[in-house]
Amino acid sequence: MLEPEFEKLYSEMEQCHVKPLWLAERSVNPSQPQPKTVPWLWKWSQLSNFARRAGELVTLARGGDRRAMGLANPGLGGAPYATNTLWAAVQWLNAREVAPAHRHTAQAIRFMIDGQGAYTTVQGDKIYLERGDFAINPPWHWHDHGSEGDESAVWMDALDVPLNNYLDAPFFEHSAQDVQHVTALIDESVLKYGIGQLRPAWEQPAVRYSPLSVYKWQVTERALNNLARVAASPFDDVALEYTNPHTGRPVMDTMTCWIQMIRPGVHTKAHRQVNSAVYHVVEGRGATIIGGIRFDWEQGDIFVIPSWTYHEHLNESKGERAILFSAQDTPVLVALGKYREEALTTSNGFQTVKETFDVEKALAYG
Ligand code: GTQ
Ligand code: FE2
Repeated sequence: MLEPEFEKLYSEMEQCHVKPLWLAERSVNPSQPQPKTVPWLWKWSQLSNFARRAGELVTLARGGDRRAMGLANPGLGGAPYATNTLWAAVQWLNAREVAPAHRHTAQAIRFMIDGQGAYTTVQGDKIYLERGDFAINPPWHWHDHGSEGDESAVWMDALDVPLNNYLDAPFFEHSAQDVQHVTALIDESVLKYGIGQLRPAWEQPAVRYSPLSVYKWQVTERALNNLARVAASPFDDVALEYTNPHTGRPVMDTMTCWIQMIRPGVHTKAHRQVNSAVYHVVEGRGATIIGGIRFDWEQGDIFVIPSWTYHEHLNESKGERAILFSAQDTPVLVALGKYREEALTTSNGFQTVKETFDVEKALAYG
């Protein structure tokens, strides 16, 4: 029982919207991150099924500008966000369909999963996307997508939407023209900047975001194979970060993207970082143990690693490589002086597996 004077003080404070720190200490100053984002995995068998059916049922006019299906992390109270800072979605385009031009201050990346003849035009620069291509869409750049071939197209989007909205910074605009006038040669940025160590001498270096609009799979795969011959990280195996060729830094201010190969037989050690990440399985099968839960994955699956949560990757195959693409919010944490990382030091650096993630069971228990 509180003494009457205390009660009076607290209730007057409450009425005046004043909160004493000593009653809110744990939530104001937690001793370490307490992410609401939970580790989760979405199966490609389900995602691709939804995408195909949405392609049949939902017209782009009815579904809005984009037929993008957001991955809603169950820890985030129904918000359509994959992590606290990242929106991630599977986007589907039917053959000969156009997703009309718009622009927003949210920054976006795309990773092409399947389909031939699809393009995205970013601020007049038209790029055809092939499987494994990684494309960037800097803030406030007009973009429209389309599919010119007889095939549908599907890719993964990641945007900094939750962060942008949290910061009260979102702006969005539709274009009067559905399809932008193309002002550059096809793949012009690849021709100008694609050989990263040489750049047009008379131009100022691009600092805010990469001048390269698309990172082609062929180049990416060659870099992975080359690195695999000489070096690997104990935590991430053969891991490469896509960089802005002018600065060597992440491709955009709020997101960085990685491509990594987990070689056959590799079981990496566990570490954790102050960041959050969305992973997409480009190829192969394997597992990631996240916060003591084993997530088995195969081609197309998408999974999430929350902040400050130990994770380690396994490829138990005898001969097949596994390839993971990821989008991470790390540059935000680094820029603000909040980034930390730590290796697990117990059990030789491996976690104890408490359970295996089973999506049916997880859904049943909510
Ligand atoms: O393709 O322009 O997944 O604006 C979410 C918002 C995709 C896009 C998303 C978008 C887009
Ligand atoms: Fe967009």
